Amino acid sequence: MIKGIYVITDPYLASGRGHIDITQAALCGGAAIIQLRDKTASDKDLLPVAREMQRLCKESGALFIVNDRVDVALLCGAGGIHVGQSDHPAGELRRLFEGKILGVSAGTEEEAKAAAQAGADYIGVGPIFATTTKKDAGPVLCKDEMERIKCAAGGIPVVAIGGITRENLAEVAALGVESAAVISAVVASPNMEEATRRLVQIWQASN
Ligand code: 3NM
Repeated sequence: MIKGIYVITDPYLASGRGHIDITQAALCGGAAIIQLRDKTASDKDLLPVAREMQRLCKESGALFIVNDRVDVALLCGAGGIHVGQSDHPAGELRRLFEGKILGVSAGTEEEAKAAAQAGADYIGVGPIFATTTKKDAGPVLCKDEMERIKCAAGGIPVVAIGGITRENLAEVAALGVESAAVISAVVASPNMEEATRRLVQIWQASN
């Protein structure tokens, strides 16, 4: 279920295009997973958007994940939730999201091990390349660190994130991760559908 190109809809870099525009384009381009990420919208504004994103993903057979906003994820019937290290503990969310996908960001071996033990379905690991999209993303992980974090996760799928572009995507695939997550490579592109399609083609050719 966690496999392929994972597009995160952060409207900040999208030149006025919204979550739904990004979702439609990414799904048409072949994205396997879509994540709603919005740090500023009100719950009231976000819920109808999340419901529509869930509907579009279901129609396309893609997985829909909500970042951070537990209430929105539950109310829209999302396929899962993704949380960071300062959000609600993974163990608590595991019970709340029984039967759904739980993703946890992990930047160290300890975090990866803890996420796996708490029952996470995948870990998000990054940044694997330099990124300006997330200001507090931390230092770029070297290949060895990535490998150690992957081992610590004990076999649960790994989603690589941070600075992934069509130029370095084959390198990401060579790390043996299950999925590659992108924001700017799709959202900052004038043609988001074509940008996604190119990533999907490269990913398929490299796996
Ligand atoms: N998390 P882009 S890096 C949301 O390292 C996020 O955990 C990261 O955006 C992490 O594809 C990141 O534009 C931003 O680099 C990814």
